[in-house]
Amino acid sequence: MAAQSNGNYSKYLTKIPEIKFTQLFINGEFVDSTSGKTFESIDPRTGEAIARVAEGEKEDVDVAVKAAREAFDHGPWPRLPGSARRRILLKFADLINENVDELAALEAIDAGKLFYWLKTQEIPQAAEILRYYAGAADKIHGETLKMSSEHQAYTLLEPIGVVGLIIPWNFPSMMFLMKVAPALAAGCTMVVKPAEQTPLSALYYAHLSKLAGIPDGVLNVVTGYGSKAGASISSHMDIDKVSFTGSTEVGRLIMQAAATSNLKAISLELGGKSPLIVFDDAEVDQAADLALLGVLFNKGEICVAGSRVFVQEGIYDRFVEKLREKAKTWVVGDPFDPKVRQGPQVDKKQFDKILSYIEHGKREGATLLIGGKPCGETGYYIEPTVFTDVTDNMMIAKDEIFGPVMSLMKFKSVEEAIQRANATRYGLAAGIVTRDLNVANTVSRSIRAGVIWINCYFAFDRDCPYGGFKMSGFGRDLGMQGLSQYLQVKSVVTPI
Ligand code: TAP
Repeated sequence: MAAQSNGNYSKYLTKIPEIKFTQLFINGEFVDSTSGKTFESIDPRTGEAIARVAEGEKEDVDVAVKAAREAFDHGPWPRLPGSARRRILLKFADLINENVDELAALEAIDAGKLFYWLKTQEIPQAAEILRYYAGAADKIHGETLKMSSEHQAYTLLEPIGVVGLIIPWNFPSMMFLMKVAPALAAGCTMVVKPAEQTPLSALYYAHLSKLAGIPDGVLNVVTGYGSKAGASISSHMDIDKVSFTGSTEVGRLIMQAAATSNLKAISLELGGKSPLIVFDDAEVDQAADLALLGVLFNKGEICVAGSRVFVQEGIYDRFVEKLREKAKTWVVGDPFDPKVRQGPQVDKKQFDKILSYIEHGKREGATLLIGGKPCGETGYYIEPTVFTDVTDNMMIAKDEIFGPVMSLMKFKSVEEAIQRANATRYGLAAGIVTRDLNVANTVSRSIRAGVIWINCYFAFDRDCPYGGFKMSGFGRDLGMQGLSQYLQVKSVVTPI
């Protein structure tokens, strides 16, 4: 089994932040929910409540949309020159960097994510996303068109309007800024609903947005449950677009709600069951590192997790040994401990779901190579888990588990690898490990997925669009395509 942290965590907890913001953020103010209701936010290290947060419902979404509508229809934000929005977004990014310790600690206790990773990588990178779109804010241009008739035309790229941004719990900071930054740069106004499991950082970002100078009503945050606050956003008649990241099941509900309300535009970034394909010529050490990272990073709570690992028969046995050896050094424990590489799963529901998939895998006849059990006495820790002898029709090979569980499978030919990698309803990402350029090219062009990583995994960048094929959704976050989701084209035609 994996190494475990020794349980004496107090020395790592340099400073547990005071939780300052627990109310809804509407029209530039922190306010209670209309009903006065609150819900608990849980620390997954212990299962104990760390805060009570305002539970927004339909009435609160209505108030937030009204504020966002007013800010869009009559406020300064969409009318500012792009360069003015740029300056404010840059200030917002600077404030994030200045408060990175507090934000990282908040996210670590709310989501069980690694403190040092958040502090040095994820949150600074999220601030860079703001800077990236700040740089785009004054370069939003249309085209001049010659036309075939005796007319000429130009196009304007206008902000799409009031947007609803529905965020999952696995990357609360990154997802918040991946959606909020391009929407702000485009000149939109917005209502954001963070996941009920991880509401705290979104409220902190709302506070920083005000300090940065974002006008009241532009960025509103309604915390609460998906079935109430989330559903009110997706069915709202006065929201022009919803950008959603989360499960395929909820993605379907959002699409239905958009269709039966005002036909709002939607973009959906949904589940995945991504393949990592290791060919015979791969360097075993590198391949085993990528495979472990691919499924264990962020405790496997990542939509692009490489949870199906296909290994060619010639390298298979050496790969399995290497994987077993390396998994032993993977430390599970308190996310504040700098040695730890895997913290607790986000909540009890997710913890139970993962363990039940592990039981299914055993019942279906897969062999447990590594792990398979909870770790420690308290909190939602699970051992890194690898199954061998997995067949394509087993549940563990088909369903998104969203946890540290790998299904390892053997293949013979390039054609077989492509066919089996594509035999899924999802199409979010894929990884290929090979030194053969021809194989890399053939496979990357044949796999139906939105992102292909060759000899790397999780190589995200603000400049690289990211999203799914098939039932992994449609629309792209990040890159200039991420910005275009929040813009619409208007053609202006005149006679010549
Ligand atoms: P979801 O239910 O899809 O949650 C994502 C977001 O949608 C949350 O903010 C959620 O709110 C909200 N939501 C839930 N029901 C809604 C509705 N009817 N209308 C509008 N919004 C709604 O995911 P989950 O329950 O947290 O996790 C379940 C599974 O989804 C996971 O095990 C995993 O397989 C998958 N998942 C995928 C991703 C990515 S990045 N693709 C991210 C998270 C989860 P509340 O959670 O606050 O109620």
